[in-house]
Amino acid sequence: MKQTAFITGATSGIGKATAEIFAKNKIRLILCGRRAERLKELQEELSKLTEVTTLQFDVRDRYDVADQIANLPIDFKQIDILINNAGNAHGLSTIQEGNIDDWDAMLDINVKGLLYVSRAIIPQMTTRNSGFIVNIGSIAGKEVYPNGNVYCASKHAVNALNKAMRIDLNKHNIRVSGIHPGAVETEFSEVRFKGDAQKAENVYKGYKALQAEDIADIIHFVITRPYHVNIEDLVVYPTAQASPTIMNKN
Ligand code: NDP
Ligand code: 8X3
Repeated sequence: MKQTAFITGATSGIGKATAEIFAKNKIRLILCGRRAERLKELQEELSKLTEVTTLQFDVRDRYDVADQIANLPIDFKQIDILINNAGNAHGLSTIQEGNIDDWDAMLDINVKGLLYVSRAIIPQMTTRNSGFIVNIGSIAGKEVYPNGNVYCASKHAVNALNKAMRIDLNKHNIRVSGIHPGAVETEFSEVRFKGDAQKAENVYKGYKALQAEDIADIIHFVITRPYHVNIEDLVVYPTAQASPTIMNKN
């Protein structure tokens, strides 16, 4: 039977690549993000392969999130797979110099946004006693690195919520997997450095970073294991990276 996936942060990077591989594999798609134009383009493109609908919302708006999910078109109401991917780092600075608006953004988007989306979707999974949730964490949720402070805290929270979901949803046969990438070459660094293209480019210079498609491929692998197999947690680095701070650059 055809499955339906709900992907947050589908307008770019890992979320977009996941939408593309899911579409190729005929998974029906609900694609979310704030950038309407990108959602429209993606819908036009991927509709050639599968059924696609889009939701434009900011994950920080709990009422809009709940309302739009409650009002999905009939063919998209049953969500089998939730990919909690929307998120970013905002800034990179010491705790004593941190920008409080950046802190709010990271905690509101990466943690509370993930919760709002999950809370709106999980009850239909528990009622059906089936479902799959993939939470995109980060190596920043496994280790803390200099100047990463609040981003690392937000991803440690995602790591904790991933475990919490697995425990609370266990009796409902819902699989929960966490994927924790190292450096992936996406718009991530552009956002972190507030559009400073040079700084963003430097993050991915001198080695081969992970590509969004690498992570999407892994997500697809995770969700296509036999029903009795739940990959709990995956940490994925580029070969050149040994830890958040150890990078073998040319
Ligand atoms: P991108 O910046 O390329 O994509 C981020 C996505 O999140 C976009 O689609 C963006 O859509 C969406 N998003 C951001 N803020 C909001 C918001 N307030 N409401 C709704 N959607 C939002 O980065 P990546 O693809 O790299 O990041 C995806 C996930 O992977 C994130 O959770 C990130 O923390 C994680 N990650 C990334 C790594 C990397 O090195 N790139 C490594 C480890 C983890 P829009 O702007 O249209 O709303
Ligand atoms: C993104 C990877 O190392 O910039 O989560 O935190 S890192």
